[in-house]
Amino acid sequence: MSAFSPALEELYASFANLNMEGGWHRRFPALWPEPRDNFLPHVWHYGDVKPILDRAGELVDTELAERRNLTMFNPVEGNVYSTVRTIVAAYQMVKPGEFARAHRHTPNALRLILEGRGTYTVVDGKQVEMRPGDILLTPNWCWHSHENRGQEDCYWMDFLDVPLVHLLEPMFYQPHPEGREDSVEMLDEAPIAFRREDIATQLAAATPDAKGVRQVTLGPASLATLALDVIELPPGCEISPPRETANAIFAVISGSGEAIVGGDRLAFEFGDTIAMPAWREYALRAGDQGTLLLKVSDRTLLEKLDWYRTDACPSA
Ligand code: GTQ
Ligand code: FE2
Repeated sequence: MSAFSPALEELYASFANLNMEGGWHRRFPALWPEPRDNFLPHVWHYGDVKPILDRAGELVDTELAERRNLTMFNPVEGNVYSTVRTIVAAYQMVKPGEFARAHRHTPNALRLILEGRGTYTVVDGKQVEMRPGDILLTPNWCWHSHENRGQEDCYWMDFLDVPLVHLLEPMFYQPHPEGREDSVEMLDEAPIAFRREDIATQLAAATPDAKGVRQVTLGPASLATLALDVIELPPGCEISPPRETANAIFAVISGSGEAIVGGDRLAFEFGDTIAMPAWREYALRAGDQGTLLLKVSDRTLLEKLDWYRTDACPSA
């Protein structure tokens, strides 16, 4: 730092009056050598959430609440919404007889169904049942509503790129004028629906790596920003993926294990959610039954922008 100089102080004051700052004496740096540890790794336990959703089911009517969802906000200071920088995850529950009105928005969404049969989602006029283990896409600006016509409470997880839309500003949202789409076609198979059985078949056909890990990227239907990978770890298997610029959220489809990050061992089981921000070093270890994980990440977006990197090939 240069010594105090009245002439320089006067120069800085003249910048400040114009809402400007000299790049050589910033209070905060604008560039740094590699991604910082901003958002924090964190685990949310479905076992903690379920009784709260059930209580919300008694107290909060879906006629009043557009959606009965509980969002998971990252514990990083100052954050009240995002799970990782670009993605928010939530748990949602719909009781028998309930209907969540149709709406559409520019954020892209997907759902992983955890429990309950007999609930249907309608996405742009295509109605599909939401069954446990299924993954369903709701792309940008598609109308969508949910209805429980069964006997069981239906629980699922939502993932949306809302924090990214907040950052870039292209937010649009519309309630459906009638609350529901009028011409609806019931389908058992639809490109936006990845069924548990089909995912299992694809995994079984995938070539395992040296540790026996199998992985598939869901497609061809996809969201413009989010990549969906399903990862199967055999019992006791531990993996340490390369660091990557993608921000990720893992959801536990089945089994249990632990995430090892920054010296902490974070246990996870069915229905839990793990936030894994960009450029973290971490390991995942499966328990005695193995585990099946859904990884939702912004890799698709980063690849489009030429910002996807891993430290397995740092000059990529
Ligand atoms: O189910 O349409 O968790 O619009 C957040 C926003 C779920 C939904 C969320 C939404 C939805
Ligand atoms: Fe929505």
